[in-house]
Formats: sequence, structure tokens, C-alpha cells
Amino acid sequence: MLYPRMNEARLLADLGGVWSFRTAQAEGYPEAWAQKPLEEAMTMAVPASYNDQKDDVNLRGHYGWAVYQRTFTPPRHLGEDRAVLRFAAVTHAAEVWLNGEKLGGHKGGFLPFEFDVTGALRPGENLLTVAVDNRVNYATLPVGNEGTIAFFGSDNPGIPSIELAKTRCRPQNRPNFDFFNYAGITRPVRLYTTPRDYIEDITLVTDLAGTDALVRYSVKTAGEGTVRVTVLDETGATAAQAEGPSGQIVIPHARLWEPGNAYLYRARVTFGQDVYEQPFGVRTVQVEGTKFLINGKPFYFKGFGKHEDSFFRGRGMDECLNVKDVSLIRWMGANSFRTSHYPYAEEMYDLCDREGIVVIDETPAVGIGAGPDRDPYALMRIREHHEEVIRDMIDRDKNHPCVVMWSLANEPDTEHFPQSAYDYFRPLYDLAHALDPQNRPVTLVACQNDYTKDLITRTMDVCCFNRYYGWYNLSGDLDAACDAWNTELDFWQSLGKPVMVTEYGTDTYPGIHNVNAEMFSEEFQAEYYRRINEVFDRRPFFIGEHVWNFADFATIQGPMRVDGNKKGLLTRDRRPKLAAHSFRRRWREIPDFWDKGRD
Ligand code: E8X
Repeated sequence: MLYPRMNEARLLADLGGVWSFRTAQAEGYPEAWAQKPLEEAMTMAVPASYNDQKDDVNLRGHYGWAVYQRTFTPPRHLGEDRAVLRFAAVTHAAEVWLNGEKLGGHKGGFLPFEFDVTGALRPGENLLTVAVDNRVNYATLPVGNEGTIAFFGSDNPGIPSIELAKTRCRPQNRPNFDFFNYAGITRPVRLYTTPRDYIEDITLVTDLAGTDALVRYSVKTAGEGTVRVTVLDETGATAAQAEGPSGQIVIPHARLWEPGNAYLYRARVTFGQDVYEQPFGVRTVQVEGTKFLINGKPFYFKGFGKHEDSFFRGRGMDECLNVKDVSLIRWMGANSFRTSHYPYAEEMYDLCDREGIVVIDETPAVGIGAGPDRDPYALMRIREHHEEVIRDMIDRDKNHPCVVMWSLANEPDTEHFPQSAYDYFRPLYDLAHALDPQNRPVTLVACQNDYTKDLITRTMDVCCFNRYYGWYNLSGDLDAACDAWNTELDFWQSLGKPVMVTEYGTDTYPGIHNVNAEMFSEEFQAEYYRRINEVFDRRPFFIGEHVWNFADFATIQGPMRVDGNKKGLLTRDRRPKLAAHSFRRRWREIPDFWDKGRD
């Protein structure tokens, strides 16, 4: 799916701003609300989550449907052009109405969807109504618990007062994931036009032949016309040309896209009256032995698990914050991050393409676990939707040079029902490889588990796992933590695959200091990383360290969280803790391409 861009053939109108809004019932909303201006409505900014925009506890913790509405008047000169209404993301499910007619719906809160409204627009004012459902359960990604299971804390089964209260508590979301269940129209809504005969999609795959770049392209079109492709370099000069819906283009002496040293070409495609320019980078990615190669060189991941999370906007897209975060990523000498735990806004990938930041692109599949006694793969109703989000994520992000690996899920239960986990994920692994024109490496991020029982993680192209030795277990004992790390890395060493840690960290409250480096202090966070990083540095097959987390972030309330998750190297308002300075010293000494075996 192409990103909406304005050009000489295409109009683009942003429908963000302050919309009308009101909450509805858990199970639904009156369809009559889409027929006329919303009554008893409040103001609500788009794009942004709705949860934190008002000081109303009922809105922050709302459960179920809510309805947004606005009017807009398209220019009269649209003429014969095709008009499309595009939603970059609505969390978690949406139903869209235009002038009282239902256009359709969409399930999934982190990927775009669109409707051709050419015949539905009317002259003058149009009424756009968007109903949004924030419920999570065993059929959604991310997964919500069903019943009254709490994410944190104990369920205290059998205590009569608690059991009775559970039967009478109000219906609410029970996220099986550790981030606040922000919801709403969280990314841009746009109206864009194309000529009747138009370019539907563009796919670009780059390879190297000596100093030349080989670019395989294919252009999907609708209607009549001839496809012409002109490759422009950053100066706007023509680097190569081709004609026809698919083929191969040679760029002589191409400039490579490299981590920290980005170079972007543009594929300018014309078809009939339509035009579209697709940025791309010339780079290759492959796994070879225990190395992760970018342009044939061994890349070392230095970076983070992140969240799209900020004050007031919640999970809402914020390009200023994206620019700030990339600046801080570079300030710390990092080179990459994982889009934990859902695909991020398209604008962040564009920014990473331009800035040379490497991205592991993750689906919203988090929370696939139901305790040691229940097989989540039998219990949950997510397989089809999981395939759908893999398909849509790869379709959306396939041309980004910054994306170097796909993550199928975060911390699914791969320990208690190892064969079920294998049978569930192996086909998804094959699907991702089949769908990706660039055939990038595929992984899943494993939870702290008995890795000797886990059958699926070891079959991934890169073995990625989250480990909290010294925090959630062996708490506070960094000698024991390093001992556990060494024991486990001995196991992974035998596999002969690249291995990286995708989460390790400690809750750290800024301002808590002690000489003895005890848990929750800034000194402990710094010492925890110093000690464990020493273990990593002695393992040539260990190809990356992603800390958890880039910054503090909001979570559901619970006895394990004081004002959210505090494992950030930065506070939520992006101020460095002691460990951020330690990593700045460490990562500025580690090259992006680090052939550890040779050092
Ligand atoms: C944590 C992280 C959470 O924020 C992230 O979304 C997924 C969690 C650690 C799980 N991984 O809690 O800070 C550790 C389980 C150890 C038994």
C-alpha cells in the first residue's frame, strides 16, 4: 500500500484537527449517530489517543465503542479523479460512515486502511463518522484477557469476597500486555485523489553487482497506460530509466544506504496521467553463519525496544517526538530499535530511512500466553488475524531500507506448549518469507523461558529473546545474573546462529541514588548493564543489544507499576538517567559494523 503523497497528479488533504467525539456503550453505538451531527459531543484532537485528552477518569479507562465525527468540503475541481479516504491507524477496530452510508470496517489498530469514495462524496459539506472499539480479548492483537484475570498481581482464587466482587465488577479491558491500552484515531486521516487510471502499488528490491546496483521493480496499476520509471538521485539527476510494468534497472556506481550514512534514491513512476515517487535505498540484508550482514558487513545492533507513547497524545503520531527520539538515539550512539510491540507510524520509517536508523519491524502480536496450564494456541482466536497483520505490515513497509528484519510476535508462550507454539509460528515464519519481496530475515522475540524446551525460537533466522536475570529473577544479584547469562549463552552458541537480546533492563526511578547500586536506583541500572554487557562482549555470535526501554512509558495500573513502566534509559519526557550516559560512552566506541570474531 502506497503512502499518500501530493504531486502534480494527486491532491492530498489532511482531515486532522479537532473532531466531535462521544463515548458509546461497550457492545456498540447507535447507527443513527452517523446520520446527523453528534449530540452531547465533546472536542477531541485527531490524530491522538483519546484517553488522556480530557481529565475524566471514565474516558481514560473507557471500555468499548466511541464515536468521532467531522465535516469536510472537498474542492469542486476533483472532476473525474478518483478520491480515496485513508486511515493510517485507528485503534483497535473501526467502522466508517460517510454521509450516513457505511463505507466499511477494519480490525487492527496499527496498520492503514482506505476506502474509494469517488462515488460517495457529494458537493459541499460531507459528514464523516468513525466509530472506534478499544476492546482487547482472545481474538485481538494485542491480546486481552477474558474474564477477570489481572495482568499484574495475584488473582487470589477461592477467596469468597474477591470471587464475589469479580462477578460484579464493571466490564473493562484486561490487557495481557505491559503498555497502556491507548485507543482512538491515533494516526492521520487523509483524503487523496488519483487520476482514474492510476498507480496502485510499487515494489522495489535492490541488489549489488560490484559497484553497480541492480533494482528489480514491479508496478501494479489500474486502467490504461504505459509504466515508465525514472530513478532520481538525491540531486534530482536521472540515474537510470526503464519502461514496462516490471523489470530490472541498473544504477551505475550506486551510493549505498548504510546505517548512519543514508542515501535515498527516488523511483519516479508515471502511468497515464498519474505520477508517484517512491523513495528507496540500495542495500542488502542477509544472515550468514552467526553474522547479520548489511551490504555484506557484520552489523551490531545497538539500541532499544521503544513505544509510541507520550504525554497527552498517548499513542498518537507525533512527528516532532519522532525527530526528537531519533536525535536521542543518535546522541546515545545507538543505531537501531524494534517497533515493540506493533508497527509504528509510517512517518517514523521514512525518518529512519533518511537518518540511517535500522528497524526491526514487529507485529502487534503480544500477549499470546495464558499461564502454564492453558495452551494459548488452542484457546485464542488469533491465527487468521495474525496472518492478516503480517500481510499488511509487509505490504506497507516492504520498500523501507531501514527495515532489516520482521518480528512475528513478542513473548508468545513457547515454553509450556512447545509443539503448539512451533506448529503455530512455523507457518507464519514461512508466510513472512514468502510475502517479503526482499526476503529479509524473520524472527520472533522470545520471553524469559526455559530455552531448552522452546522448539521455535531456535528455528528463526536470528534468535531474539528478552532476559531479565538480575531483575525479575536473581533479583539484585548481578554476579548470579552474569552466571545465568553465561550458562544460557553456552546453549545458544552451539546453534551457530546470530543471537541478540531484544530486552534487558531494570525499573529505575530518576533521582533514586545509592552507593551500593540497589534495585530501582540509577546506579543499579548502570551497573546492571555494565556487568551484563561485559558478558555479551565475549561472545562473537552475539550480534546485538536492545535495552528495555528507550524511555519510561504508560501501562495499566497495578501493584508492579508506579506511574507506568520505569525501565527507560530516559524518563517519559526524554531526560537521561545515569545509564543513558553510560551507554553513550559505550556505544560511541562500538562501530555499527563490528566483526567481533576478529577483535
Ligand atoms: C517488562 C517488559 C514489558 O514492558 C514488555 O512489553 C515485554 C516485559 C518483561 C517480561 N517484556 O515487564 O518491563 C519479563 C518476564 C520475566 C519473567
